[in-house]
Amino acid sequence: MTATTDTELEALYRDLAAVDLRPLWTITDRLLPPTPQPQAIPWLWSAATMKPLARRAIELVPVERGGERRVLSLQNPGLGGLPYAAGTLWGALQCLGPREAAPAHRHTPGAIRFVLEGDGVWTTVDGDACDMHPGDLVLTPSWNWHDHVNGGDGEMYWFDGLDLPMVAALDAVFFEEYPGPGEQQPEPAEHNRSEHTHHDGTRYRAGAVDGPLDPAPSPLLIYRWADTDAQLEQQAAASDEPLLTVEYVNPNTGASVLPTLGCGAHRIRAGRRSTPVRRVGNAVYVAFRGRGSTVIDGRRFDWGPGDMFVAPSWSAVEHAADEQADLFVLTDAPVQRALGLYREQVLPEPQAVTEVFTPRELR
Ligand code: GTQ
Ligand code: FE2
Repeated sequence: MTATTDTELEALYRDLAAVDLRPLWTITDRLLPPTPQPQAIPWLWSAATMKPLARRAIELVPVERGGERRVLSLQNPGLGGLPYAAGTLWGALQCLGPREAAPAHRHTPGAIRFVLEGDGVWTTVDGDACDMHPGDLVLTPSWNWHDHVNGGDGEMYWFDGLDLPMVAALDAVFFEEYPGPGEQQPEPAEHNRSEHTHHDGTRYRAGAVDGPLDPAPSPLLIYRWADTDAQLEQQAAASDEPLLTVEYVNPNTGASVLPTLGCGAHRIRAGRRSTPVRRVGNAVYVAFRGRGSTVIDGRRFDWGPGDMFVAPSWSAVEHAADEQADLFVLTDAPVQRALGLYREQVLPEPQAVTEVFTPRELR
């Protein structure tokens, strides 16, 4: 080492780069940080900003083959232009105008839909037409054919969550257009078949991130808001916690709805605030009912119906509500758990709020 000069060292780095080698000792801090350092940042998209833009898209952009879907993806500003809500999760607002239909296709990334507003749309999932109403959760598991049909005269809006960034990172994305005849799957005589077949079995689990793991998706493709609401009510009756949590589960196994995606619903009691927790894995939240705020790493995000926000992996998250409020939440927890990577840390003290987030808006 004593004989080394700066010039020799520079030459070494130059020569390494010239033959596609990289010295770990110059990048180790970045590659192996003590705790997760997600590129995605905590962020919020307000319904007040998104909805008029979705309306303009309904006016200007037809839904047809090629484009396939009228979807506005949540593009996290920390991800350098990638159209993802967080490193592992796709989140988006999808809309259909009156009598419109989005063509059938299938892909290896799995998806979930959480309905925000409107009525009259059904998503046909491998031949099963699933009627969608506000607050309902609809699954389109990996490689299942799916199209969306608006049989009604109003606009319809829903949240899309996909595991696309994970499947892309695994270099496992396949996509296929439905071969027809017709752009949509034939409409079956009976809608909501999975719901009629799987009326038994528990469709929700209370609280903790600790269910069984299963590589198969749930055979139940639709979870009704009335049932979710009843589960939250039942929990509220049994506990006086500020935050009530249910996970939507496979009624046969109790596992997450998709092998890659976990879905949950929170009810926050009026005037209460939850204990701050850090969790491994990203989370996208969709505010459904009521108003409240979430503090993420010291920044306060105020939200109301239709707003969507992201808490990246290992950020400190605590929720509060002015009036009773319900949040839908999408996570990659099943993957973290299946790979033995999941952990969480409850923080002893409420976070100090150092900043209040101002959502982007058009002027
Ligand atoms: O509805 O099939 O947000 O294929 C992204 C990709 C929705 C869909 C998205 C999709 C869909
Ligand atoms: Fe799709």
